[in-house]
Amino acid sequence: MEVRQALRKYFIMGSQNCNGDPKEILKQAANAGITAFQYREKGNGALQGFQRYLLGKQLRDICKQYQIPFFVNDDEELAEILDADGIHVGQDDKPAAELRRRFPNKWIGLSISNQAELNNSPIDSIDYLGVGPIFSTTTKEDAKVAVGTQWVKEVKHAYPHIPIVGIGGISVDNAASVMEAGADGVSIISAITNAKYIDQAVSQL
Ligand code: TZP
Ligand code: MG
Repeated sequence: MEVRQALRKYFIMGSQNCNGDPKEILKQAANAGITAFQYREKGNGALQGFQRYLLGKQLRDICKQYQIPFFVNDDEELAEILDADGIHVGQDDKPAAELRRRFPNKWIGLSISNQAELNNSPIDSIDYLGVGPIFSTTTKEDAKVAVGTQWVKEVKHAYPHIPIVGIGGISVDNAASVMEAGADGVSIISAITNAKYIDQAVSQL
């Protein structure tokens, strides 16, 4: 699979985002057609240690069963033990060029929120850019200021060949505007984890 295809409906979550069982939520989303999943066990109430690993392994197994690419947020050791297809990092994490040396065969995603970050990004070492927050979000406690779909256009213009996924405040109602701005896909936490009917939310996306 090409990374661009994987980005199309990219579901992200950890146990801290779920009211019910994360495994059931992932299964429902997988059944409904998500194209990638990122295990992001982070923030208030996130699991640690063995529990963190165990849930990751269970979610990884579900992704295998549904043939959905599995990404791990930040955690290199976890990405390695879980044999993740990819790893996603932010600006404050391990530099992408170093990650590339450690993981020559994994997809590497990097978050960028503004022009300075874009200018300083090792574009040659990564497979896709996570661009946002596009809209305001309460899911990430330390989210940067919302940048709007214009930011997607600017990144696309600067790097037409690099796959882009939008993130932050994306919902059934505004996802199309992110795609129209030039994104290859949308990444979503709460519009799926908080949906009354996950299957409907995923198919409407
Ligand atoms: N990075 C930028 S915004 C965000 C992350 C992880 C949270 C996205 O969550 P939601 O619920 O889809 O707005
Ligand atoms: Mg990070």
